[in-house]
Amino acid sequence: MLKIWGRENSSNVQKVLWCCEELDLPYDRVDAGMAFGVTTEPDYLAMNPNGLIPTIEDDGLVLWESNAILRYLASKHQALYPSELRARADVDRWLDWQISRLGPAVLPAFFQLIRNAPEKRDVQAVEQSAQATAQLMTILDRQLADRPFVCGDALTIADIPNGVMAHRWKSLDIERPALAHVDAWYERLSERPAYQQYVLRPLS
Ligand SMILES: N[C@@H](CCC(=O)N[C@@H](CS)C(=O)NCC(=O)O)C(=O)O
Repeated sequence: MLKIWGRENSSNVQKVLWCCEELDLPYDRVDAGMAFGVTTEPDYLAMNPNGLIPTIEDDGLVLWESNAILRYLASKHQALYPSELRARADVDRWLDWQISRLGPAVLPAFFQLIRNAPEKRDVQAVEQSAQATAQLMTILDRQLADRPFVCGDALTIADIPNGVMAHRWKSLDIERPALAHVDAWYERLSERPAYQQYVLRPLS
């Protein structure tokens, strides 16, 4: 059976858990990371030398990097990831955009407001993060203006990492521009049981 290492409050683990639920895949999950430890143990580092989560093992294949895991699971189960070249490139673009742009923009505010003690909070870092994220969310808003999901009429793996980031952005006590298409998409995701189960939870 598919095995997943990673704590449930990690955004990168949530991506994988949400994807498994959409694909109706059974799995065993092992708590790992932060207070759970595990990631510094030699056996774990032999699987994932980064000492980060998530890591999966599936039929002897060990894989890390959350968006690579999404691509693998969706390809293996032939769902959520179009096979047509251009449609697939579009999904890839939004996956890479999340990992290279949206994630790095929103995470400083998350770490300052959720993981840092109030007396250690860097207010300027929160402000910069809020501004950078607002700009990027405006790009996503334009993309969602004429389609219900990031890459068209149906949910794909492009919605998953961006949807996880959207919940972080919506939950943080920061200024946000009004973005009607992002809001409608967030509402649409919020109707999905898998999003409710793994993503729509208080940040920690
Ligand atoms: N690019 C990696 C980043 C992995 C990552 O930074 N994971 C964080 C959790 S979201 C982590 O392992 N933090 C240390 C820990 O939990 O101990 C991915 O997408 O999987």
